[in-house]
Amino acid sequence: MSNIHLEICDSVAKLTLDRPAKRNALTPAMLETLEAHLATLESSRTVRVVTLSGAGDKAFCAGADIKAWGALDALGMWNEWIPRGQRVFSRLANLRQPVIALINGYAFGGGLELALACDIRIAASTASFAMPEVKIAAVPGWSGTARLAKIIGIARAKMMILTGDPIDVKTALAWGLVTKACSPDRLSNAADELIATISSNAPIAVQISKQLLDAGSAPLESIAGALSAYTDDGQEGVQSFSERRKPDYKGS
Ligand code: COO
Repeated sequence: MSNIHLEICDSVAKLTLDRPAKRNALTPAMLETLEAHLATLESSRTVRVVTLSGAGDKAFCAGADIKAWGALDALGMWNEWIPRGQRVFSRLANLRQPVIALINGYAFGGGLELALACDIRIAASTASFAMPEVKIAAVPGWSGTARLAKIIGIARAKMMILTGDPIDVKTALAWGLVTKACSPDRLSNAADELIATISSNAPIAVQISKQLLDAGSAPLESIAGALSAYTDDGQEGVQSFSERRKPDYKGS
């Protein structure tokens, strides 16, 4: 397995990009490892929250490994490298469980696209965000154009992508690209409270709500409401409310 680690402790799974000497830039082997970890998480009925971090104190992820894709011919880019990243990032975005990106530094190019495939982004004050592909005569390729525009708006996305210039955490917060910022030494604690809160909620209801939000389709809410109410947790939720006690959700 390459430089991406998965640790599962109780209901929390931690994914770590571990190639700090190369600013956690993503190689083909790392994409394969990430996809294998996602398959593990897709089949888990106990994991309730996933976090994604970058090792080291400089970068979350500096994007696709330029030397790796620079060695490919046009067809290799077109039918292997780009579709592989899109497929893996889509599996990440479609995980049932909420994914929290902990951004400790550079989130550039495919690294920002990776963070955009997560549900919630928390950043250290030292983090910066860019889509610098045009500076090396490349273009974003791992669904960042759509996801970035959806999150910060088309005009801001165009400014970021057409200039390739970075934005700081203050701007990222103002634009809704990140939901929380903190000092670098507080980054993992900043997520702890969020992780604890989401983990204590009914996991099926949380996961269905994520799917409803991503589908953006109100008609699905009735089906989702029925499914959620039909679960043991659904009964427990109502029961605990009427008995004025803390619910004990089992994820069933
Ligand atoms: C990066 C950076 C601005 C970080 O700058 P630093 O000054 O902190 O670090 P260095 O530039 O010295 O890079 C350290 C190290 O990582 C160096 O390797 P060595 O020379 O062997 O020591 C860099 O070559 C390597 N590195 C950094 N980023 C990459 C990388 N190797 C391969 N690939 C990448 N991405 O320096 C910087 O600007 N990186 C490029 C950011 C970028 O353009 N990303 C978009 C790539 S295209 C893409 O993502 C497409 C997806 C579909 C972050």
